[in-house]
Amino acid sequence: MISLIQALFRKSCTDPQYDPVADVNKDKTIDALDTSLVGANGNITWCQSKLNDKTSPCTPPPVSGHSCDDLLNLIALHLSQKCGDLDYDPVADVNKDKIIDVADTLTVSPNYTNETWCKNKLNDKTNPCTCEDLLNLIKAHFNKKCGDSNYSPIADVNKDKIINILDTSLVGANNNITWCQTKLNDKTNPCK
Ligand SMILES: [Ca+2]
Ligand SMILES: [Ca+2]
Repeated sequence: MISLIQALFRKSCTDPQYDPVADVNKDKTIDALDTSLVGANGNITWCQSKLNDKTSPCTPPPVSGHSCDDLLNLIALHLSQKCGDLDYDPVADVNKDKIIDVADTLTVSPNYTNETWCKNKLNDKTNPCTCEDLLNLIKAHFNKKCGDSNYSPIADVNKDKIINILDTSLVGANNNITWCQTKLNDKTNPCK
């Protein structure tokens, strides 16, 4: 052990000969401090464990990506908001279960050091609430027909010029977020 330290004396992280095993106290330089440490703990078991310890203090530990912090901050900002709430943000609803809560934080936690994973989630604008949004729109414009000031062509999902139970049933029958998103984007007006 001592001879290894002496052979590599004064080598530090930037030297190609630097050997983390000889840097016993892991302070990035092989020097007298390491020799003293071996002297103070001079028993064969201790020295053997140090000889097996290839941990290098030179490689910095993986740092967390900013995206994961951004994602956690977004969850905190929109906490307890659910589908239909004004401040609901589908990006913060990481597990897309229609509510932003601790379950989303727990979904991020095991992936906290995975910058790519968090970045993908930040870019995932999938909105699990499109059908709720559509049903709320129908409710807000219920029984309105062509000519009424409060008629909404979007809420008239089947485009039969009146917003009623037939539109609600159609949403119920096609209850998937992509279909509902298409309908929310469909501004075709049957009254014209
Ligand atoms: Ca959620
Ligand atoms: Ca209709």
